[in-house]
Amino acid sequence: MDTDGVTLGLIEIADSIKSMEIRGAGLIARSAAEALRQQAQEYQGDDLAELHRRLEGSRRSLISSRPTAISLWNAVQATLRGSSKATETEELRALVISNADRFIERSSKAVEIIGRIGSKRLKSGMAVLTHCNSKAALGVIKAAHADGKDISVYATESRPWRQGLLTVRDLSAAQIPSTLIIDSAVRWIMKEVDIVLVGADTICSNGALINKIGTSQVALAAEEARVPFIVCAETYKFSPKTVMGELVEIEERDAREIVDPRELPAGVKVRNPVFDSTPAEHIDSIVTEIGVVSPYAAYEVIVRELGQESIFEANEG
Ligand code: RI2
Repeated sequence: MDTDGVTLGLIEIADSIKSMEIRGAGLIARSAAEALRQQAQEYQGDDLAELHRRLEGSRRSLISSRPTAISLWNAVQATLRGSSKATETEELRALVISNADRFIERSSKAVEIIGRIGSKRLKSGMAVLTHCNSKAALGVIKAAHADGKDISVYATESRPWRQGLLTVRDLSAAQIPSTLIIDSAVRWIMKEVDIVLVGADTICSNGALINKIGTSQVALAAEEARVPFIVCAETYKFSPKTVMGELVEIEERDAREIVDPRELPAGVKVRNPVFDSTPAEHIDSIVTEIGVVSPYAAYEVIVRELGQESIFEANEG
């Protein structure tokens, strides 16, 4: 137990999100909701202020574990929504548990619905290119395959974490033919690609997509080759914070993820930004669980699906 009353279990989850043992914008969101749920469930006392203190400590550790994916913030807000009004410990505990359950269920269902909707864009014989490892994008490919469509996939390696290996393993387990390429081969291969499907860490109110580093280069190569560039994203990947003018913080990770410093001459710097921004103008459409939307409808998705209250909360920090 640390000074904020946060349990070891929660610290472990926050650390696993930070170290990327738990990764993928959707999964980190569901894991954060589950961690808060456990925190509420494990507190056996009847001191309301103490449970509030524990939840607030948990909220802060989870939110600070990774800065870029808004899914994490949206999950934490949704799980704790209404908690300040609880007047009894049991009421607070029950509220957090039911909020967490609802978020996790909706989130998993959203990935399934996106698969069904997005698969309509895929026809037999198509070659899809995907970047990194997105459950939402893979869900679309798998749904099309399950419908009997003959789909093949180019998966980028996605340096430095090489999530492309997870993607080809996942596809291979589903018996979907895939080809792994290095990130710099995207423009060369694009002439053989029919459609690009990527996931999202955050979608800004102006429709810009924040996703794995290199996504914007994939989008430019797709645009040049007239290949549709489609984003697969649950509505909790949209950011109420950006409505209030906040810029998305792009996480920069340890340089040692890229290169062993001993291999470098003295004085050479290394930077490791792990996400980038693709402006709305390069995005054809976004497949969400409420349907296919234009990136320019991002503000409306935020207001309709996340609610005006999420925008007020975003203003509070
Ligand atoms: P799903 C990942 O981030 C990738 O950027 C991926 O496109 C995005 O999350 C969405 O993934 P990271 O955790 O939620 O690998 O669609 O840095 O699974």
